[in-house]
Amino acid sequence: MSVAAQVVKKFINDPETVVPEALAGVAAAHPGLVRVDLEKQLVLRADAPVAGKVGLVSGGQYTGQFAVAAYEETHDGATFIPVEQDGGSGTAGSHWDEQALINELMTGYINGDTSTTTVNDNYLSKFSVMSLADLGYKVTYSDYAYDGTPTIT
Ligand SMILES: [Ca+2]
Ligand SMILES: [Ca+2]
Repeated sequence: MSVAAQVVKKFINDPETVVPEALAGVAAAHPGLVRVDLEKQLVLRADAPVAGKVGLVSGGQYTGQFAVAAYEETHDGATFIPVEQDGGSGTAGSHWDEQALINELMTGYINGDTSTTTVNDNYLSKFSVMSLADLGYKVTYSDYAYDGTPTIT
């Protein structure tokens, strides 16, 4: 059995403009639903901001209001949380950016040697917890530290 050569047809725009063109296409296709910020490469609800609703993730920026407010506490002036753009489909666009947030638990990769210790340097941040509020969950958050010595009272 022979395998015929596959002819792959592609239409590729200029790499420098393909993302803005794609975003403009989304805006043109759904003008009543979304609007596009081409400079920041964001697609937003047409009626945004809506209190308690998630900001869309696009171009590597998470803009949910509760998580961003928590993130800003430790990252002065931040208006978004960087989202991973590297890795496979389960990582890119789904996790916080590894290069920016390294040991935060919701980055795409666990850091360090976790085989010999019960506590490692990875941590769950307040902004990850508060991202649940962006999704509409009730969140009660208070600062709590665990140093590897559980105390049960
Ligand atoms: Ca990255
Ligand atoms: Ca990590």
